Amino acid sequence: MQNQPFTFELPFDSGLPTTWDTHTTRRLSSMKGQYADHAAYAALLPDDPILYEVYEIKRPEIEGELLQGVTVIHPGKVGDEYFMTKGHFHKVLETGEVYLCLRGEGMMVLENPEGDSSVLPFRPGQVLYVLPRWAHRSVNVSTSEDLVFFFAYPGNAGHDYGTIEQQGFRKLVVEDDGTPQIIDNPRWQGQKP
Ligand code: M6P
Ligand code: ZN
Repeated sequence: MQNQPFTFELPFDSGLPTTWDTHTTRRLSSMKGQYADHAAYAALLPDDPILYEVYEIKRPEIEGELLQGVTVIHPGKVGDEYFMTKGHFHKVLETGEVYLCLRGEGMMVLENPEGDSSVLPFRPGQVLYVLPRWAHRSVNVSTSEDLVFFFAYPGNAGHDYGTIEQQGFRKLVVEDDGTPQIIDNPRWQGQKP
């Protein structure tokens, strides 16, 4: 781990950092129950494709530090729903996060425990600010290109995956006639505030 201020490159052509400390791959099997079309999920499971990869710079997970890295979501669909991240609240709910889209075409699905939800388009050159209290999931709405973005969030934030695993997001992004559409999640299992 660096103990001096440092730089690293994010070349705009690839979007991939030139250095990183950890590389995590997430496969379809880690998304059980998240895709609305359970039959399509089951049909793809034997191949267990990699949905996305996260490259991170290691820093202490403490207040004052920032954790940063790049996520690459590959193109693909499960039924009508695009490849997407698991999504999470932060364990420290009052934590924001900044994203910068580098390549591709995406959408960010957001919601807070108060019942507000938002779905924002996410294009190269756009910065997206996730407010404290808002769960977030990134969706690659291209079926041919990777979605690549940089992120940074406070070191002590942590991830709460359990809430989303159990209740899902209120909104889904699905392909309809070749274009992304936002629909209500018929299986959303949260409690209305
Ligand atoms: C973003 C950041 C990371 C996160 C990654 C994958 O790049 O929010 O902290 O790990 O997306 O998303 P998830 O953790 O929900 O699988
Ligand atoms: Zn986050």
